[in-house]
Amino acid sequence: MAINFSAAFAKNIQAGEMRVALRETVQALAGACKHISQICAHGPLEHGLGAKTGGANTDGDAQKALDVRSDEIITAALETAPVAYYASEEQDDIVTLDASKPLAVASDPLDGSSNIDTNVSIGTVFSIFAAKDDARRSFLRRGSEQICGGFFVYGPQTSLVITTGAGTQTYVLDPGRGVFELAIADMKIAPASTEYAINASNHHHWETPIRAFIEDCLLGASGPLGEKYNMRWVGSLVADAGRILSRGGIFMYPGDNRAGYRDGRLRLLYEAAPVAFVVEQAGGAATDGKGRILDIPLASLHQRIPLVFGSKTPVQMVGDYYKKQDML
Ligand code: FDP
Repeated sequence: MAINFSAAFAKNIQAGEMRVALRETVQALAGACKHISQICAHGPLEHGLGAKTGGANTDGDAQKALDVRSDEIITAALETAPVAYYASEEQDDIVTLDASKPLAVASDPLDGSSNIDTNVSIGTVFSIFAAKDDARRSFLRRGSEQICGGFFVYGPQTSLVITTGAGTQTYVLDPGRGVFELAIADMKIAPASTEYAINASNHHHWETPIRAFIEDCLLGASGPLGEKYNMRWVGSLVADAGRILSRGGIFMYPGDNRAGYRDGRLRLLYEAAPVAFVVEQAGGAATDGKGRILDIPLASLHQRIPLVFGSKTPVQMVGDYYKKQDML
């Protein structure tokens, strides 16, 4: 057993084959991610975790050794679970494991690859759907159809933030026993916050509404927002999401005018959608600036999407900047 489920886990999913399959699959993912966290904990003693393999993922990002190893560990774990299809950031196409099984899993096996060598939190993001009779149709759908989503963080603690659509829970790995135990039964994001997360080095490339919002934040108490704003940017989506879930804030990775960044950097299926699911279930909001992330139908497997999520009030404020621009 890799995770000691709370009695409430997946209670919103009708008892039967689907609930059993989901629990088995999350157990398999927890086992795999415990293994990945052990590798991360060795850091440079493992030799070359952050070394480029010479390959690139579907998006052209250079693959690191730990990206590939994490993908292999997760694939092997899912082979033992009731999973029909696996879609990974590290693989061009969907992997069919056993088409007769009931679930489809999407994952970014190692999120925050550029932080691998820096002893900064990184993680694994995942999304689970009921499989359809066709591999592509199992994933080309709205995030609102997820039956489970979440992410593991490999940091000072190894944690799992997860939802099945009935609130968001956090589990923390007890390293002595090697078991994830429930730490927070019902996470809630502060509704308002004056802390933002964005890669500010892209300022001159951003869409106008995001630039206007950040410029107003920088004006602080004497500007139109009337408050001093603080900034935090880890540069690993999972770590920034974990902080925002804990103490509020807003994360933005907007579209920008660099080549290939029209829709931002993050992928809808295995980054934005599962993060949006846990954030909404914790009382926050997640949009592409204009509409709800979970309502956006996936058009292609590795599709990118601008991502704005966190405390409800600042996410709505950013939405208002987009509306203002549309009225010009
Ligand atoms: P990384 O490339 O290091 O894997 O999705 C990938 C991601 O990191 C996110 O974890 C992170 O939020 C973002 O990209 C960082 O992008 P920038 O390097 O442009 O800041």
